[in-house]
Amino acid sequence: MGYGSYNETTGKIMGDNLDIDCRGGKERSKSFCNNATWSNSTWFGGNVPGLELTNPPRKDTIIVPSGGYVVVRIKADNPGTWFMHCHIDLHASDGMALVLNESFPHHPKPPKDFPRCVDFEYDMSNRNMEPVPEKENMKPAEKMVSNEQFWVVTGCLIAGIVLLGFIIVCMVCNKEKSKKQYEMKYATGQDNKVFTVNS
Ligand SMILES: [Cu+2]
Repeated sequence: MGYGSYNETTGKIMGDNLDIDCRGGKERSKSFCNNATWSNSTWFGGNVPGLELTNPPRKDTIIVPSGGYVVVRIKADNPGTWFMHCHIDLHASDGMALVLNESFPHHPKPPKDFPRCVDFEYDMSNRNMEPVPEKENMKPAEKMVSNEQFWVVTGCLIAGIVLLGFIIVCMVCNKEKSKKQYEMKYATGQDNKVFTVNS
């Protein structure tokens, strides 16, 4: 693995690793490194100094440092086209990806009826086009509480709240009424024997 150069204090990248020549016929500042090659031509053919070839780390994903590079070696025992890509989706679709074409002459043949470009036909006759019953067609969330059930429960809740409010209002009114009656009795001496005796 090769690293770019970074500011030791901020960690900000200052420049790409110069082992790689990114130019590809363009100015370095305008190159996206699509035609990368070794700067040192003696490194071609896997002749990169300092590689651990006896017991290297085995990996299927790797973090490539910004401005740096990684040397990867594969065991070519599985013919096919293998997609290597950045795991940031936007980067992958922007082109930060490659197809590794391993042992092309030994690729397994596709199945006989495998659809190819242009000749693909969609055979509707094999499909059961019976409409799915409405209840089975519902999404799980809808299945749990149907529209009808929702409104019944909401209606019951609203009715309950209104009834409770009505009871509270009645209770308060009743209390006020009793208080007024008591005050009236008190004022007229009907309910205050002590008062009447002492006066
Ligand atoms: Cu990326």
